[in-house]
Amino acid sequence: MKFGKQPAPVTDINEDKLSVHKPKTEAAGLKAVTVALERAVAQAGVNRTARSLLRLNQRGGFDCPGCAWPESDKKRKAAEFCENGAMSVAEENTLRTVGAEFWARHSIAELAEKTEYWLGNQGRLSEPVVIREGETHYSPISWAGAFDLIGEHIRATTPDRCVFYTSGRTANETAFMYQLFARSVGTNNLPDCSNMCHESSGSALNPTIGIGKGTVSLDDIHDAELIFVIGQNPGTNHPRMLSALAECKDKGGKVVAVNPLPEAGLFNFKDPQTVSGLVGNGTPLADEFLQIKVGGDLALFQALGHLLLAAEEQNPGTVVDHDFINAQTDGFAAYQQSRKELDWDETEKATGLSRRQIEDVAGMLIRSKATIFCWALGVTQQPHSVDTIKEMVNVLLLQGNFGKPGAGACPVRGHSNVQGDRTMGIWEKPQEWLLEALDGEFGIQSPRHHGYDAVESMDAFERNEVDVFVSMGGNFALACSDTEALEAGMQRIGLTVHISTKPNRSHIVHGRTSLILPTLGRTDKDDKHPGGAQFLSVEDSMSVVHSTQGRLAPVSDHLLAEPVIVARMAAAALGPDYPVDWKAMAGDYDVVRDHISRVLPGFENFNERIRHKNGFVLPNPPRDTRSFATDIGKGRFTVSPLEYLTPPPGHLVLQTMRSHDQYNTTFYGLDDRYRGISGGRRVIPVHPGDLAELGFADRDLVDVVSTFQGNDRRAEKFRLVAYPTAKGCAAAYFPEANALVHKENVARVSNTPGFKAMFVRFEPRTGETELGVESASLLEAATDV
Ligand SMILES: Nc1nc2c(c(=O)[nH]1)N[C@H]1C(S)=C(S)[C@@H](COP(=O)(O)OP(=O)(O)OC[C@H]3O[C@@H](n4cnc5c(=O)[nH]c(N)nc54)[C@H](O)[C@@H]3O)O[C@H]1N2
Ligand SMILES: Nc1nc2c(c(=O)[nH]1)N[C@H]1C(S)=C(S)[C@@H](COP(=O)(O)OP(=O)(O)OC[C@H]3O[C@@H](n4cnc5c(=O)[nH]c(N)nc54)[C@H](O)[C@@H]3O)O[C@H]1N2
Ligand SMILES: [Mo]
Repeated sequence: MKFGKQPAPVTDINEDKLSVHKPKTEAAGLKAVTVALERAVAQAGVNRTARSLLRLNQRGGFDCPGCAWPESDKKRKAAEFCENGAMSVAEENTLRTVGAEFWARHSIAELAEKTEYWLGNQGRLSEPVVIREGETHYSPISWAGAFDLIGEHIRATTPDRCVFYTSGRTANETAFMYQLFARSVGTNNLPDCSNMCHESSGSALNPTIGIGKGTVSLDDIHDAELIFVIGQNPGTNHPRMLSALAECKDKGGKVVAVNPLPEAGLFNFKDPQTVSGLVGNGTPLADEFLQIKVGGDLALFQALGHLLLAAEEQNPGTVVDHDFINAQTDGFAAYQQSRKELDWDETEKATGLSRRQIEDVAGMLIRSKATIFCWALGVTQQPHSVDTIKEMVNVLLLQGNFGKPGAGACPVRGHSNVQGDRTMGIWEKPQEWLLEALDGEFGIQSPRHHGYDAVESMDAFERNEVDVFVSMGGNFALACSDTEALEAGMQRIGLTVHISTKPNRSHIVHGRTSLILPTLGRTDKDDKHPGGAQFLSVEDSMSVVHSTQGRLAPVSDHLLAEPVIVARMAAAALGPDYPVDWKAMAGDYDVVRDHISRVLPGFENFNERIRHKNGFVLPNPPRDTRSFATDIGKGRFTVSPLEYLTPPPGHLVLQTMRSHDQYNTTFYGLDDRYRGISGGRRVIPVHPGDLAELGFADRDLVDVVSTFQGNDRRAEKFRLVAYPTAKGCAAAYFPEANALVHKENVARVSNTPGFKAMFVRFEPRTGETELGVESASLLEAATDV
């Protein structure tokens, strides 16, 4: 069944009860705890909630699937979780199930009209189902039947017509087996959510500091004198980070927030795990708020580099760490030369900040002896993202902010094991050493040519060059760009296989034949093995590898663990004579870990070390030894031209973001509490001045048109709301706005979609009655924070 034209019904404006109030200026506190517990109990009941939340992020418990922020290796609080972690666990713990009856009741045509919110709320998938060409409904299939079908389809095509997607919840052992499976089939087509997330960070860090990961530990965050939080909304997306920032502040550290939006979590934090946090005033966080224009960060860090070097020239030996630069880096002279002159008019235009503001922040940098830059998607999803991050590295290198306490680079990852998946070899561009090690360990021949990333996979769907698409978690149809083209492309694929916990849009815009394979989640007990219960491992944002083990009884007896699913797919596709013992790995995860310990550096004695109380930390040359394992053996200064986003007349720059009630493409509710937006998601926050200049009013109902290289994309029915965002910049929620992102709009080098770099205009929807909206005046709020 095909349905191409209409935009994906992510949310329906007719179901909105939108109300908009002033954004909050503090995050967490009592409200967060009560919201979390209420939602958890509603989904899973009191007992299940208590059992799961008490094991969240505890030793011997399970790793929170909410984000990749690390746990403390010292004393853990009784409740080492946040509101959003609890909501994400509650989502998984739900007692509602989606089985044969559900699929018999609802045809694909009917489900295609449902919102994603509705779909995700139906419950946990409870048995494998299939839909074949010409059928209107999914129906049950045995596990054996499902694996036979997968084997047949893979054997019937050529390796590079198969694509193996991974979402970042996948644990290390599963990820290792999965990449081995793809390479055994004969392809490096291993796109992952990282391609859409922090790929720009890896692309900038690998050549400059020799590792595609952050260089700080949690202690460093506590000990820093100055922390920048750039393009990140930790109050919603990494709430436990706020306790770490608060600890840094308590010790006298300072925080600079760089963001077009006045995000609540950046300003004040009430730690819900302390009494004063529940009832007191909380800890003020940001000392400076740079309300930057979307895409203006490259200009900002060029200006900061310029100011640091100018200060050094005035007072030699006080700002720049020459010993470090001489011993450990390359390219300083060229960088210094490039930063000599600065066009302040253009810098102010690019950033929307005043020279004075930038000079003040440069002063803070100059005074700090230990600085950390934390960043997330606000700087990774624009055409010039890789250059922006390289420019941030330049400023860190200048002051020698690597390999000393309280200093370093901290890309704050998203999915709880997205970093670990890459460490395990989920990468479409594997390095030769990895392939050689795999070949040596298993006696196989891995393919050497690189595979498709996420955007290239979409292109291949469109060209009809994909016969099998396997999705290890995730919701690719809604996560990637150009929704309409992507959905049409997915429907051309011969077989789509979705290994999932909950129903989502990707199951509905399925291939000609499609399987949904229900799997265990993080909180579920995984004990149907000859050797009894098994545990898995993950790696957090700070390269700490630790174990995770669910304890709850799964909602259905028909769920298989992810490693078992991978093993059985592989066995079905590759046959009994293939030299990898999949069955041994699926039966005992220690076997997988033994293989990993021989293939991946840093995992020596994996099985022993993973059983240590706090797991273990992977080697990190900049952090451990102040050295850089780049091709030249040194840290690298780089020179990038100035670049920022200049929309055509009548257009604004649109960024997409997550709401407070959302985990990527799944929604817990329709509110965005900290931003003061509730009851609806089809909104476009716009600066009041821009609204006036464009001739619109608060609450106008519009269609949004985004333009890229002469081509337009349209998404219907959004409401404009006056909001204190940076001038010239608007925002919309992911994934409602993904239909607006042209797939050609990508970051150079990393090929990450330009999710925060669209040029949009608004077209009034005439002749429609206004929907009921309640809105407090936000005009004064723009200067209120
Ligand atoms: N509760 C919850 N937690 C999550 C997730 C979730 O959906 N829900 N998702 C997880 C995942 S996969 C990820 S990757 C992370 C994402 O974590 P974030 O990166 O915090 O996620 P976004 O919502 O995309 O927020 C981007 C922030 O960047 C700002 N921004 C936008 N453009 C610019 C710019 O040009 N410059 C600057 N300086 N700032 C800009 C936005 O205003 C916003 O505050 O969160 C993870 N944690
Ligand atoms: N416009 C816009 N688009 C974006 C972004 C943005 O900022 N703006 N951010 C991008 C980013 S950072 C990311 S990471 C991607 C996210 O892209 P994905 O990772 O593909 O999407 P998710 O919404 O996290 O996936 C949700 C689905 O995962 C399945 N799932 C949940 N838990 C498990 C599990 O334990 N095992 C298995 N097998 N399945 C599970 C459920 O079925 C659920 O429906 O989206 C990207 N897309
Ligand atoms: Mo992400």
